Amino acid sequence: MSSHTQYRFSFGPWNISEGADPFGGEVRPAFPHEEKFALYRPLGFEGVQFHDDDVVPGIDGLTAAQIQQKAAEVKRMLDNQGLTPEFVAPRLWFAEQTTDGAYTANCASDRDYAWERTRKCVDIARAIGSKAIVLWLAREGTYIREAKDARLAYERILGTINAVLEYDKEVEIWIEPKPNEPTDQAYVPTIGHALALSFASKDHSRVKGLIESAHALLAGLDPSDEMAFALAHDKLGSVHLNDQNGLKYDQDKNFGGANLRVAFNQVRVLEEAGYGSRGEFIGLDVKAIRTQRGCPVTDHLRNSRELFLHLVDKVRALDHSLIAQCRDARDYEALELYILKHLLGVR
Ligand code: XLS
Ligand code: MG
Repeated sequence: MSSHTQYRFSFGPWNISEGADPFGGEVRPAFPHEEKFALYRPLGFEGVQFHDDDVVPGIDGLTAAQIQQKAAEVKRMLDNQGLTPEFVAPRLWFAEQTTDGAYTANCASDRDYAWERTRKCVDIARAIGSKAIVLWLAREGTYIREAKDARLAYERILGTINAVLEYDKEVEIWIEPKPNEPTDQAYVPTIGHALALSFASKDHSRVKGLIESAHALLAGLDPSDEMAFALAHDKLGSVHLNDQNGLKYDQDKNFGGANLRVAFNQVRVLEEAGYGSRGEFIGLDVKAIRTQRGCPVTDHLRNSRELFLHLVDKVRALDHSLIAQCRDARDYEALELYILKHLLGVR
């Protein structure tokens, strides 16, 4: 039953970071990448989110055999630590070839690079035992509208999705929408766009969405409604819970840190739909505050997980008959007061 879902949590190694931002460099010592995996279990996490080069550093300069060898090594490490690789995402925003986008770049050889890198990412995902790749389409978009043919760009994205489905007959693709940053306007800005691509693809059963709270908020949308939309189509592959204080740069704040009620509603929608009962992870994509001291910094992960679990308790303690009464009477003033007092813990 959904009310007894035992949630399992994941995060990516990039969530333990040194605090650099566009205005200043690192403020904390680097914690060795390979040592991050030992932190997961004690923090209450069992899933690892990966970028392809988190598994195989220096991926672009390695042969297929070297990539397989490194992936096998990581798989052994994950097995030893009792960790599950949730997904692998191709990092299609860092290399010079992705300056103008990846699948939608205007230059054909840059698009070829993006495809090769995606193929490698699928191979890595399969080698470490992950069932999905995540497409965060970071630079698929434009800084000025006239730079690309947007209709053609969507065709190219769909073409790549179909090519992945063809290349590997089992892997799932989870599209993570985001409306802006690093581009001015991104293609596939919402889960609606992502699921349209899914249903247009050759095998929609393997194309789902990953919803990050902050990305939905940056689109001016409520993340819980975005999640509900994906859940209504049984297409919520995963979530990246975090928070965002208004329409500014992507903040990746702690879950609930900016708006507790928005966080509560995400938990409510997930819990009511039984999300997690088929092994789906509660992924966190949170960034430690730059002022935080220490090495490694992990409090933001521990605290976001804890907050999620407190909100699960709040959701489970809701008085459903009272909610139904308020809905029947169309008394949403009473409903709102009840919800706010419930969140505050007052009667
Ligand atoms: C960045 C994205 C990234 C993805 C994986 O905003 O959230 O972390 O989740 O590529
Ligand atoms: Mg994310």
